[in-house]
Amino acid sequence: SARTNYAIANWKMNKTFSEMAVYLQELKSKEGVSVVICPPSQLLYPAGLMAKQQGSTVSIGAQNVHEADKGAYTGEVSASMLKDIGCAYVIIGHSERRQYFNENDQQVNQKIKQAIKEGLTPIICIGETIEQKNSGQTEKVLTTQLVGALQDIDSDFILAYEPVWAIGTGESATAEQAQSTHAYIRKVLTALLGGRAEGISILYGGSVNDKNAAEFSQMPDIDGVLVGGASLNAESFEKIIAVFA
Ligand code: G2H
Repeated sequence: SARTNYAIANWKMNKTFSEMAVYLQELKSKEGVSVVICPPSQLLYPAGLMAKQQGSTVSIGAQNVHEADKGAYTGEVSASMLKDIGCAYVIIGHSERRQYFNENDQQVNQKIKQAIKEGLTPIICIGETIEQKNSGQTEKVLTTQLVGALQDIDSDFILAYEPVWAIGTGESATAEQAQSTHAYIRKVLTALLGGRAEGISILYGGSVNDKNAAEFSQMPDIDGVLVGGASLNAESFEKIIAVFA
């Protein structure tokens, strides 16, 4: 498709400074696919610096952001701070944030607005749980999450569909399952945004690895992947990148 393909690494709460440095040395970027590394926050600045020094085209993204401009929010990091140290992207509304930190759709919407205001591209995550899937609520849940997240948003963003039951479980959705859900998501996006929906990259996430990535890449509505576990190893992530190039 004419849409940009992305391979995005979500390291979650993993890697030290020296592990990051070795990884970036090993990882080669590729033409035709936008590669984003999302390390834990203490590595955002050095990772960006090193990537730049190596002449790499890899971009850096944060895993979370606070919705306020600045102030008395102990432990939090603002969008302008992320922008200031060279971040270009930020993951918002990951299911682990929703689950362990009680983030709701309204907060996700505020974080998206804040990111856009400061010039960061949000990577918005949505997805249903196994209970919701088994009770036939997948479409309803995704629609609610999309409508909530995209309230008054008219700038570009990246969307990631991550079925919660496929995250870190080793049990990914099949490429066909993911494609049909992505097509549904694009239908909702079209209802919300009109023709602009055609240009929005929708990524699949949930137990993607260097073996199953190729199947996802064949699908017309899958414009890349958001990878957790398999992105921690430079060699496997490089294989995944190559698939989307
Ligand atoms: C889903 C994904 C990355 P994993 O959370 O966002 O993680 O690939 O380990 O399932």
